[in-house]
Amino acid sequence: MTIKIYGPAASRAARALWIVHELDIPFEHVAVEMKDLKSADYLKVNPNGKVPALVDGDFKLFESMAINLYLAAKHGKAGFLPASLEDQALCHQWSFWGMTEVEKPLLTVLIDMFMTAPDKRKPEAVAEALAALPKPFGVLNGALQGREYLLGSSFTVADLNLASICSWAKPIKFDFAPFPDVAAWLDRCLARPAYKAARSTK
Ligand SMILES: N[C@@H](CCC(=O)N[C@@H](CS)C(=O)NCC(=O)O)C(=O)O
Repeated sequence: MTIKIYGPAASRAARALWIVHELDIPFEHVAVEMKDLKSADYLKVNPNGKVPALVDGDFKLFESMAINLYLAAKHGKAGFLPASLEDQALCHQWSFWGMTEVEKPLLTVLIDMFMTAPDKRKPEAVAEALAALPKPFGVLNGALQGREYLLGSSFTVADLNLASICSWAKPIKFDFAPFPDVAAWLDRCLARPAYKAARSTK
């Protein structure tokens, strides 16, 4: 049965859309609108009333990183979810780290810049978020030194998950000058045809 990915491409569903393109998995995209996320029908899919959500036969899953790690384990070609327990743990590490250390400050700036009326903007919150980012990007820059991707020379689910979060640095024009290895890695990841295909989805 074809898997279903719920959520518009201009949401965290973009992450799930990227991975299904990357892995060439047949899928149905249900671009449920944000205004319908609390409908009784959608709450049966994801009781949180949020996107993305995945339905794979009788199996339902929410949380973007969990969805992607599941799809990588189920459909990933050799190495995309690496074989060793340690390398798999690193994929979890970078996925959780992206969500806990990077996502919130980037989203704070993104929402303020593009989704908030000028009179409702909060420059102090934006300044605080921008001040929080150099620490994790410094860590990431160190981890990427001398390597093309997070785990070495191959693109893995760790790169896809973390780059999908870091992609929000692009519209806000975050200054990566102090973090050249992050800048090069992010450009490398976002140049992938599967990312571009996901972005051209509605
Ligand atoms: N941690 C969740 C966050 C999901 C989330 O907040 N998604 C947003 C769209 S990007 C949403 O559905 N917002 C609707 C709402 O909060 O009511 C994940 O990564 O899947």
